[in-house]
Amino acid sequence: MNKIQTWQEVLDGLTHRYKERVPDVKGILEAMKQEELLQNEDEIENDHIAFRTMGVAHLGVASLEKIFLHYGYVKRDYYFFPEKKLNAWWYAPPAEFLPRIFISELRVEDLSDKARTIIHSYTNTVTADPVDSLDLDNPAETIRFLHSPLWHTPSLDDYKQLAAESEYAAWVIFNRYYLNHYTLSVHQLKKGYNTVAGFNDFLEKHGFRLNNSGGKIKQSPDGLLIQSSTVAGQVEAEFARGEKMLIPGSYVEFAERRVLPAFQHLQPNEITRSHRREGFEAGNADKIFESTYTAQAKQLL
Ligand code: OOG
Ligand code: NI
Repeated sequence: MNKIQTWQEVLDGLTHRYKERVPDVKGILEAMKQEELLQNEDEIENDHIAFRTMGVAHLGVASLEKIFLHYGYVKRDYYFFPEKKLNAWWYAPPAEFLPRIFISELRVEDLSDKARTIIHSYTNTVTADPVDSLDLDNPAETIRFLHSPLWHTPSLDDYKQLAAESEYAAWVIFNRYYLNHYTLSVHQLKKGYNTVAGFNDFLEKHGFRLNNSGGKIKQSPDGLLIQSSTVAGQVEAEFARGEKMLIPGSYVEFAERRVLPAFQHLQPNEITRSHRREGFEAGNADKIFESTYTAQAKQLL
């Protein structure tokens, strides 16, 4: 098996678990079939997938990215989110048919003493970079790693205290490396549905709730990258000592990448990924992070 095939197997494993945890995925694909937007799920183009991490010794982006660099991804631009205290980077795939990757990490050292102490009480059990001892050419081992706890199950009290200061911190302490979202490319769908505005109307008509932080449509200043996302559904979380609570899980994102001005003379059938807007946009991302925030989850009630 070559590296791309290995990565495809890992990606299938991630997507499989994600579909189980995020019922909206199946719901959206069903609605798309009903509306004759697709016949087969393989026709979906996955624009990118995203992960979240804790920026602490032996973990964080410096650890997690090793997996994707191994499969041939190339690290690209850096983004900084001062209010949310996050760093992020995106990674370009080794082949056009593969999704980009967006990885963010919490700047744990920027949090209060209290939040830092709680986070370290979990992450301190990790004393070496766990990715270094993985056989990344073994897809089953890699999937198992991404779906296994890195630290002990948090207590509900710690979860709540973290959430009060950083909802991102609370999300990672429970959800770890579960896929945070995958992203449907809408620009290749049929007319009326091939813009985020049109696709949002379709989603709302079918009862899906959209993240409305900063407006339901997130657009880059150049006008060429337009995104929206669902509100993360609630998952039943079992905390230490068997305490249970519904908490935000993962969500689904939608992306429209417009053709760059230099290629606007091309015929639709000539247009490939390289002719469209690349990368991400900090202003869009800042609001998309809130898809897992309780202020958005209130829309689900
Ligand atoms: C990532 C939010 C940002 C994008 O495409 O800009 C993002 C997250 O919620 O972890 O997905
Ligand atoms: Ni995204």
